[in-house]
Amino acid sequence: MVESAGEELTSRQGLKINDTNNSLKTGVRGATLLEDFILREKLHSFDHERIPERIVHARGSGAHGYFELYESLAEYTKAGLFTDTSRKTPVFVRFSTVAGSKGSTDLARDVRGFAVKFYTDEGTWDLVGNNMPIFFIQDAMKFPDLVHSVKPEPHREIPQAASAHDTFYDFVSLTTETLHNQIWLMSDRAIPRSLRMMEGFGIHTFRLINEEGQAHFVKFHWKPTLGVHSVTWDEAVKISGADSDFHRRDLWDAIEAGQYPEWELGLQIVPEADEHKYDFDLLDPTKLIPEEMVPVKIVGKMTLNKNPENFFAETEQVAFLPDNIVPGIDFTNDPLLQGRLFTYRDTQLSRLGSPNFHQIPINKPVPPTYNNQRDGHMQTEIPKGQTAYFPNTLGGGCPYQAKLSEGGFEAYEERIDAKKIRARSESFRDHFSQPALFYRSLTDWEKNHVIEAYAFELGKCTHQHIQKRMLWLIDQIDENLSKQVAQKLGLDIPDDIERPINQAIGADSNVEDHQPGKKKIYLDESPALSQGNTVFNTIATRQIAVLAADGFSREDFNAMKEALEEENAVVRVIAPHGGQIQCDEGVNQEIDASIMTTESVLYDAVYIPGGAASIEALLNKAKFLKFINEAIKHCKAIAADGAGEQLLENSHFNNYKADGAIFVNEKPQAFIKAIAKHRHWDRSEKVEGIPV
Ligand code: HDD
Repeated sequence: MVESAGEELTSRQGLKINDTNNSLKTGVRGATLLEDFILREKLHSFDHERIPERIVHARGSGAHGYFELYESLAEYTKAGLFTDTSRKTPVFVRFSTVAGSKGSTDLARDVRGFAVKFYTDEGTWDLVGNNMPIFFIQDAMKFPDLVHSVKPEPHREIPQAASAHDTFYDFVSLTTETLHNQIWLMSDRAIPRSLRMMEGFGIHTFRLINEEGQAHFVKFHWKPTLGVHSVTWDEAVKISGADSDFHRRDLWDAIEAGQYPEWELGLQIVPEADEHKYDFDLLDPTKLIPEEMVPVKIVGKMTLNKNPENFFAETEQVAFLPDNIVPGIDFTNDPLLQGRLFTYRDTQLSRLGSPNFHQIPINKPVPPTYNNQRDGHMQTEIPKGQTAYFPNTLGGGCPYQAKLSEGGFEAYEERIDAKKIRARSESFRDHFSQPALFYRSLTDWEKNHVIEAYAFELGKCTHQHIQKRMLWLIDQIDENLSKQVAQKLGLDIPDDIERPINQAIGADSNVEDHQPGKKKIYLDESPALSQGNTVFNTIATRQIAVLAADGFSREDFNAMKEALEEENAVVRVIAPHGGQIQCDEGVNQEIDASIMTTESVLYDAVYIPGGAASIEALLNKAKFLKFINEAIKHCKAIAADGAGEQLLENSHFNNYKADGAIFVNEKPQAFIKAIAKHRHWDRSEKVEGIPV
C-alpha cells in the first residue's frame, strides 16, 4: 500500500521533484528539450496506463469482505473454510455485467457476474459464478460463438452492452441449449435493483471431498439478506442516462455508510449414489436442481465491509480462476467447467501481461508460495539459491513435495472407462423442460415483464426469419408467452421452424431432438425461482426521496425521517435548487440533490411533507410532476402529508386514493411496510396510460 499523505513528490526512481507543472524549455517561449526526463517519465507512464479490458465481464465493481461458517461441514468436506467455525476467511468479490465494455452502463439487460475470491489458509479458492443458476451453453467449445453473437456486431461495433440485436438472436434461435438462460435473461433477474439484491450461483456441479476421501456433489448458492429485487425496463433505460454508475455507486455508498451487503451461502448437496436419479444431468450447466427437490442448506454468511483503495490495482487487476481450488473441493466433468479450467489462466496472460499475475497484491494467496516456476515479465520476488528444479540435492531437495496427510492436494480419483469421443451426451438433450418450469414458476407480473422483454428484444431484430424462429421456439416453451409476444411484434407464430436453413448450415437445432412439445414435467412449479417469494421485510438501505421546498412542514418531515431512519432507510431531500431550504419554522435544511441533477428512477419511494409554500414551489417546477408520475408508473410506495397531496392531485393518476401503496396523512408504518414490498404491481395496469 502506498500512502502519499505528508510525503514529497518523487520520480519513479525516487528523485525528489520540484516542478511537475512545467516542462524544460529553451527559454519560456521556446521548444521543449528532449533532455526533460521528468516530462518523459510522466508521459511515458501515462501512455501505458491502460491494460486490455476483459474479453467478457469488462464492466465490474468490487469490494472486500469476509466469510463466516455457521457449523462445521466436516461430514462432507475437509476444506478449512468449511470446517473451522472460528475462521473469518477474507474475500474479494467482483460483480460485473457480461457483454458491455468497461465504461458501459450498469443497467444493461444482462447476466451479472458474481465472482468470489476466498483467501483461505490453504490457498485461494475462486467461486466464479453468475446471478443466474444456469448458463447459455453446455460445452466450452461454443463460448466464443456465444460471445461473438452477443457482443457489438463486428462490422459497425453496434450495439453496446445489449443483447437486443440480430446476431444474438440468430445464434440463440439456432442453438436451443441457450433457451433456458435466455428466458432468465428476459426476466427481472437481468435488471437488478442493486448488486446487493441479487442471488449468486456457482452454476456447475462441483464436488466436496471429506477427510475419508468420500465425495458428494454440490451446487453453491448465494442468498442476499435483503432479498432479490429488480427495477423495471423503463427505469433501467432511464437510469442508464441519469446515472450509468448506479450499481457501482450503490455498492460503494452502502459500504461507506456501514450498511454492509450480506449474502448467506447455501449448498445443495447430492450423494454420489444419486448421480443418475434426476430427469436432467447434474453435469449439464444449462440445468438447475429445483430447490424443492434438493433443499439449499444454509452454511455461512459473507459480509462486504470494505471498498477497494484503488479501482485499478484491485478491481481491475483481480484475476479469478475457476481452477483456484483448495483440498476438500473438486471439479466434475461438466464440459463447460472443464473448458473454463484452461481459459481463465490463459486470458490473464494477455490481460495482465505475465505469468506473475499472482504476485499482484489483490491476487496474492495467504500462504507463502515456494516452487520452481521462475522469471517472466514483472517478477517482483527474488527467489534465492542455486536450484530451480525438482528433484535436487543442491537445494537440499527443497521445496519438497507436501504429504497428502499434511494437506497436499489430491485430485479426486474418479473411475473413467470410456471411448475418446467428440460428442454431446444424450442426457444433455432436453432443452425445453426447464425454461418451461422457470416460466410456469413466475408470478403474473414477472410473466408480463418476460413478455415485454421478449417483445422489446425481438422487436430490435431487423430480420423477420430470426424473429419467427424465436417465436416458434418460445411457442415450444409456453404457448401463452409466444402468443403475447407475437401479438406485440405483429407477427404470426409459424407452424414450423424454418428447417432448410438449419439443416443447410448444420446447426445444432434439430429441435425434435431436444423434445419440444413433449416437455418433461417433473415439478409443476418451483416457487424458489420466483422473485415473488423473496425477502419483503426490510427497508434497510432503501433510498427515499423527500420532495420539499422553502416552507415545508418541519413536523411532518421530522416524524417521517425519524421513522424511516429507524428502519435504516436513507432519506434524501430533493429541492427546486441546490444548497439549503428553510422549513415553516425557519430552520435551515441541507438538501441532498436539486431537482436539476436527479431523477425519480434513482429512488425506491417518495415522501412529500406538507407546507403550502413548499408545495406551491414544487408545483411550479414541471420536473416534480414528472418525478411523481414516474414513481407512480413504476409502482413505488408514495406518502404525502397535508398540502403534499396536491402533487398527487396534479399527477396523471386520478385513482390514487384507492391505491394500496399511496398514503395521505397516514402514520409512517403503513408507508414503511409498502416500501418493504418493493413494488406494487397490481397498480401497473391502471397506470399504463401515464405518459412518462
Ligand atoms: Fe467466464 C470472466 C462467469 C463460462 C471465459 N466469467 C468471467 C467472469 C465471471 C464469469 C463472473 C468475470 C470474473 C471477474 O470479475 O474478473 N463464465 C462465468 C460463468 C460461466 C462462464 C458463471 C459458466 C458457468 N467463461 C465461461 C466459459 C468461458 C469463459 C465457458 C470460455 C471457454 N470468462 C471467460 C474469460 C474471462 C471470463 C474470457 C474474461 C475475463 C476473465 O476471464 O478473467 O476467460
